[in-house]
Amino acid sequence: MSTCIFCRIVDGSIPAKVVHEDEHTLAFDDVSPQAPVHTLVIPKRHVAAVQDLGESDQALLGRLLLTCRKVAADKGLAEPGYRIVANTGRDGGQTVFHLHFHVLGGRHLGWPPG
Ligand code: IU
Repeated sequence: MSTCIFCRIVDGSIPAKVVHEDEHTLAFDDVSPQAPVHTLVIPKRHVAAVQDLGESDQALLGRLLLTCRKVAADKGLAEPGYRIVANTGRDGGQTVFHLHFHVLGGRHLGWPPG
């Protein structure tokens, strides 16, 4: 059994509120939402972080961003706007080492991040 928590969400052994699934990506609501909408978009294949992607992952990256776009539209964020974030590595604030894009919205989001 995988020790990666997001791989376990992919294989169904840990429950999550899944809002989108296709052949290569999964989207589920974050357990600790930082905004009224806070959904994570992940590749089903284990990739630890953005830095671990390669040239051959071009299509996967496109699919992940299109899933973010769909999640945002489905959650009614297309017009007010939203933010897509990929925390990467220790200084980037990454805590789960399975690549994920945060889709955040439903309130005005400040800038710059802390
Ligand atoms: P980060 O960018 O790696 O810090 O984001 C990890 C996110 O995963 C964070 O927002 C957590 O609340 C979220 N999360 C989750 O939704 N379900 C889990 O079982 C675990 C973390 I562990």
